[in-house]
Amino acid sequence: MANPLYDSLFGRHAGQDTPFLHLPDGSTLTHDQFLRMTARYAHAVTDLGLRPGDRLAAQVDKSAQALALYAACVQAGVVFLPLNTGYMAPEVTYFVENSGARLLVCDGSKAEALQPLATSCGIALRVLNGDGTGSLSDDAAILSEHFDTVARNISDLAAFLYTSGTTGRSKGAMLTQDNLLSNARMLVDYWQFTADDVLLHVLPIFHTHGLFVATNITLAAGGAMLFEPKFDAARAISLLPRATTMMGVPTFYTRLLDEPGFDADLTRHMRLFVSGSAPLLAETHVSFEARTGHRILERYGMTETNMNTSNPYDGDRRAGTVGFPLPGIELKITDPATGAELPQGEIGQIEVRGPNVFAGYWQMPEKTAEELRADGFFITGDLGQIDADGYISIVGRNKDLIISGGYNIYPKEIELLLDDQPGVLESAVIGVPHPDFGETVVGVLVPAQGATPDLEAIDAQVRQSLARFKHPRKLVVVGELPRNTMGKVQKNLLRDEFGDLFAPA
Ligand code: MLC
Ligand code: AMP
Repeated sequence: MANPLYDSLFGRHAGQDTPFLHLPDGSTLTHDQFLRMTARYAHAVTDLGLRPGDRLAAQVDKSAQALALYAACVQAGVVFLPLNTGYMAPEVTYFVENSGARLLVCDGSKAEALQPLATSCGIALRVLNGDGTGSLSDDAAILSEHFDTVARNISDLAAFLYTSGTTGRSKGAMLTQDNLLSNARMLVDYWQFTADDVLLHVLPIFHTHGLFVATNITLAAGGAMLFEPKFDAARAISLLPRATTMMGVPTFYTRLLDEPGFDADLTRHMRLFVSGSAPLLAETHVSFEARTGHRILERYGMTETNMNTSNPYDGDRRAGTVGFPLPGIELKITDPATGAELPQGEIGQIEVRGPNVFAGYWQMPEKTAEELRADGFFITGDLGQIDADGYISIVGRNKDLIISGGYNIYPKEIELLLDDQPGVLESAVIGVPHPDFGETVVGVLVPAQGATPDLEAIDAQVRQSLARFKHPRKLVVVGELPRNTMGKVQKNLLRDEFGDLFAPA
């Protein structure tokens, strides 16, 4: 029985004692050992009653076991729903309820806070800690290391990734086996990955970049990963001599450049550095080349589409551009008002079509229809331009979005919370330049008549409700928000006013 995603990424490595995961404690898991671990978790998950198509929500720290849980879901036909470890209980509640997840797996430190949610949803909660221990691992430990892979079609769902929306409500992007597999296979060729590659994996595994781009490509190529819990510049430098490739968000590269020990000698043997998830400043690209002799390969992707464009592997990698549409993927620049394709060179919204484009938003047909055209083109919300040589540049966003250190933050969600605070009449949340995170969050508050908002109390409330990465790093109070004649808040004026709050001294 076939399960294309499992067979192509995982199952084909059965019996292979080649290295797959080099772990922080110095141990190595081979591909075969990883598959045996996967089978145990697949039994554990199905013993808990999950059936093909059911969702499993996992808010767990990065570990070999966490990755095996993803593989186990693929093997059992269960839809994997990974969650940012920074989310607070109210945020997790939304994802679990909205997705109708049948099982919630979390870190031990969160179990007490999340048990009421599991109870109210009538679902099981199991623990998986960052060191691989926990009740789910206890369940798995006594189960067979052989699991009969569940048959799936290439069009069946493999994962849900939630992406926030301009209305403040997150949407579950439904990704099929084909979305993930077609992109991984194509990128193996495009970026010339082989079984000899060792990827320095320092990204989180709850997003497209770390879970699908980095991991699926390595699996499809049969290579290995130095699998670290998180990015730490000094640790990355100590591991680089063992790696051939690295993928990261721009913050990784600016932090590496801040390290005096990061130089051409250290990176001479490296084959490829890839950047994405947020704009890489041309200045970082240039400094990186000056320091190391490597030209970072910048690519452009999204949760809903996996990877859309890439600079060439062989050929000119141009700073400030995201390269060309990837093989099999169509891209056009359209007029946001009419949807008509614009002549080459003009700025418009980026639309993409191909096997990478998701199947829609879970139980939100109206949102799906707004962004995914009937002809298969997905409206990304990014604004771009194609130059005479065909290189694409992202010049802005047609959506109110802040990207901080590679994490997306939708202002609306924070504004809704700020508007509810005592003494606040209304608010606007903006992104301003930040030397480390690229952009960071500033909350602009208008007091209710005669009131003086208590900024500390507001900050405390924000801390209870939202993941740390979404917190405004500064709250400022203004008399009124600038509005255009239509009454729309002119955030560009606020960005002009507060844009240098985090400028280096
Ligand atoms: C952590 N913090 C952040 C943050 N990450 N705040 C804002 N933005 C972020 N990205 C918080 C911490 O909790 C901490 O809170 C404080 O900020 C400073 O912490 P730090 O030690 O500097 O952060 P660190 O743990 O080192 O994390 C920074 C980071 C991490 C850049 C290494 O954010 C990261 O790994 N980002 C990668 C995101 C990613 O994978 N994106 C891909 C999305 S997929 P306190 O309380 O101590 O102040 C996608 C599609 C595509 O977009 O195209 O790929
Ligand atoms: P996400 O929804 O987390 O998948 O983030 C996708 C968004 O990240 C895209 O719509 C872009 O706005 C942004 N993005 C991804 N890669 C790049 C890049 N190389 N340059 C600029 N923006 C990027």
